[in-house]
Amino acid sequence: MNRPPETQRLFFALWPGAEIREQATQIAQRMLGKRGKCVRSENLHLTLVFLGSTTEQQRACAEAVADTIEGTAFALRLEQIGYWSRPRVVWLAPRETPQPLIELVQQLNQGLTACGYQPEARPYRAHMTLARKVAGYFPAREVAPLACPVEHFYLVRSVSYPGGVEYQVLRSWPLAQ
Ligand code: 2AM
Repeated sequence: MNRPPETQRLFFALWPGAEIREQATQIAQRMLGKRGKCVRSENLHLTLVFLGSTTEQQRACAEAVADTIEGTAFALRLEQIGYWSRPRVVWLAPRETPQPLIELVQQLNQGLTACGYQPEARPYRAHMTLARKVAGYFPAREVAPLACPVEHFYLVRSVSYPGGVEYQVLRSWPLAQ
């Protein structure tokens, strides 16, 4: 019998530096206390495109797409705290999505259709999930902006364990200055 091809759960993401991630964790812990499950500092990121279950062949295709991206570096001001009640997550996001970020996501989505991925139907909402399983209502608010220079984007693997999830950064691509 043929075994199904091995797959990895992958996504393209922005991965802010350790200092920004640490500050974001402190904001989350201060605001949420025990109301939710705060994402560990080393796991904090902003997803660009979620690929999901990916074969070796699709991964090679996705990397080839990333090789062709002509992106520009930009600065992200993370300052808006919000809550999505259905996934029950609290997130940190820029108030406005910088144009180079919109274009980066568009280029990736467009290129990835050639690898057999369905582009995300919902409009892109840049966000860093700070906490999951947050019960009840959580009012939107602003925090002192975290200024986050973005000079690369990353291909990341998500590995689930009984105790949680680990993200492994597989590759990075620079954005032009
Ligand atoms: P989230 O942080 O908003 O939950 C790894 O799982 C990353 O991919 C997370 O940032 C997660 O977004 C995102 N992700 C997980 N499943 C997804 C899906 N089905 N569609 C879009 N993004 C998803």
